[in-house]
Formats: sequence, structure tokens, C-alpha cells
Amino acid sequence: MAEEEVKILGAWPSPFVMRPRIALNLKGVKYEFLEEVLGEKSELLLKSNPVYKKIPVMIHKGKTVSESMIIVEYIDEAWADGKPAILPADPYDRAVARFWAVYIDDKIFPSMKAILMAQTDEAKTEAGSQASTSLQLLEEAFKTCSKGQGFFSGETIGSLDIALGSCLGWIRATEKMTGVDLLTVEKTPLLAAWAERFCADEAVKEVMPETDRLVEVAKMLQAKWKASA
Ligand code: GTX
Repeated sequence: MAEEEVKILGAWPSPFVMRPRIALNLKGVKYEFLEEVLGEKSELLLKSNPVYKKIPVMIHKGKTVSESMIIVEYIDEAWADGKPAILPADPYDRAVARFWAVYIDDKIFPSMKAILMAQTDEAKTEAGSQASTSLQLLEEAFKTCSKGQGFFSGETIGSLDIALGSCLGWIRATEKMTGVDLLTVEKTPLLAAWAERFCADEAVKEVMPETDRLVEVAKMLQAKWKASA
């Protein structure tokens, strides 16, 4: 039925947009991807997310859901029956996963932007060391959350895996463009091995952009940020 159709309004380079796409892939739900141009806003986007006017937006049965991790949770609840769970079953584990997902949005994205925007070597080193401190904390969180298994959520990809995994393309692109080591076997061995597992998953492969394509987008964003600074 047409009204059952699922649409994602997004843009391929956006780490936030990857999140609901991975969640839908994990659930085996087909969706239509409506591609926005980064930096522009279609009428549909303005109408669908009038508060923040940001992507991603999910349209399901004619209703809209915004904010990437809220969409991931919605997907988990809307397609619960007989499908793999994305959020941890235990309430405490769920709270911990949500805590770190908020931390990732607070710390990882701003520090990557700071590295890309740095105008001096000092600023780049400072931003790089802040990012490394955050990733070190996430390395410790992985140890606790994974309980010795392959993912933050245990045996399979869950919400916190999606929250951090969606940053991997941008982490790689930032490393390549700036020479700053962020997530390496030497610095964060557990996360480095986890990243390989995450990117090898079928639900992720399809939506994880190639580093070189992201580098091109990052160069464009750098020029835009510089012009507006
Ligand atoms: N909190 C939101 C979510 O989780 O959905 C954030 C969404 C968001 O910021 N979307 C951006 C947007 O629509 C596109 S993604 C930007 C990628 C930058 C990567 C940098 C390392 N922005 C439009 C706007 O801000 O007006």
C-alpha cells in the first residue's frame, strides 16, 4: 500500500542520514531514498522538518520523524516483530547506549569540524588531541558495552554501533586530508577492529561512502566554512 511506503529524505555524504538507512537495512525494510543536495533545502524538506530544516527525515505512512537517532529508535519499535532488535533489551544498557550516542554527537562531529577548519598547526594539533581524548573514552566504553563481543551491542550491530559507525567515513576522510591520526590500531585497537567488522556488514556496505568521495565533499565544506568564518 502506498501509504505504507517508507521514504528517507537525505544526502549520501551525511553521517546522520546513514543512521536510519543502516537501521532499515538491518530490519530488511525497503525504502525510497530522496536525495537532497547538501546545503540546499527542498520544499519537501522544509515542510517535513519545519523546526530544524535538517536531514535526515523519515516519512512513514505519511508521517514524518526527524533527528537521526530518534528515527533509529522509531524504526526499531515500528519493525519489532520477528526482526533483529537495534536497541539493547535491558533498560540500563539502553540508557548507556543513549548516553554515548549523545556524547558522539556532542564531541566527535564538532572535533572533526574543528580539525578540518584549523588554520594553524597548533589549532589542528589541539583539535586532534580533543578528538583522540573522546575516541579513547569510546574505546573504554566499547570494552564495557560489548562484554567481550564484536559490537557495542554484543553479537550484532545495535544503536550505539550505528551512532559511532556512521562517523567512520568522515573520520577516515579527516585523517586523509589532515594527516591527523584518529582511529588507528595503535591508538584505539578495539575500535579499529570494531570499525572493520562494522564496515564489512551488508547493512552498512551499501551506504558507507568511499573515503575519497568524502574528501571531495570535505574540501567543498572547508571552502564554505572558510568563506563564512
Ligand atoms: N541532530 C541532527 C540529527 O541527528 O539528525 C543533525 C542533522 C544534521 O546536522 N544534518 C545536516 C543538515 O541537514 C546534514 S549532515 C552535515 C554533515 C557534516 C559533516 C561534518 C563532519 N544541515 C543543514 C543545516 O544545518 O541547515
